[in-house]
Amino acid sequence: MSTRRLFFGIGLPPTIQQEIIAWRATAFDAEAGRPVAAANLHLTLAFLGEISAVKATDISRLAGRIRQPPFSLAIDDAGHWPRPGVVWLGPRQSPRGLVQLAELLRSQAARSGCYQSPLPFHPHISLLRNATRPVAMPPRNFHWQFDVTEFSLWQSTFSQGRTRYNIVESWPLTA
Ligand code: 2AM
Repeated sequence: MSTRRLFFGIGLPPTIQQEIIAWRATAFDAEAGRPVAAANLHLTLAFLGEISAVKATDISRLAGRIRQPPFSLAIDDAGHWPRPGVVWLGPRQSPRGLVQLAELLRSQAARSGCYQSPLPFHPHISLLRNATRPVAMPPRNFHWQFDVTEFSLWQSTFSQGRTRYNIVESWPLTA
């Protein structure tokens, strides 16, 4: 049976995506870690893992029933997790709408049989990978902000040595 590696996430508006990669190029040493491709920058809401088409259809149907208003997301924090080797950006304070959406998607995923980590949801956009050594972190003097008006199901594929994330389906957040 064929499976796909899927997750729910939020993409970035193209202008902010470009501003972040321009900032990243000046903010970190080249040896700090491997930059995540601009098109792959996203915030994961719920990780589903390798799942069958049947399960994906089931989970998509549940996601399509979610009714939630849009919310504003500020990207004003950064951090380094040495163990997974990730340098990330995220919000200092998670908006309620973001936490609610992630919790709902996670509980739907768990009920559909997708293992969910017991660790608390820590919203982040992975910026550098393989960052397992100490990283000189830049000052947190940045502030990006945008309205989150939709969320998406993403597929992760790995070919020719590269990971690519593609949106499979999106659902609007409506007031
Ligand atoms: P990361 O950025 O912190 O590595 C696609 O792989 C997305 O799903 C990435 O954003 C990744 O988070 C997340 N992800 C990958 N494996 C995961 C897992 N086992 N549990 C939770 N999230 C995971």
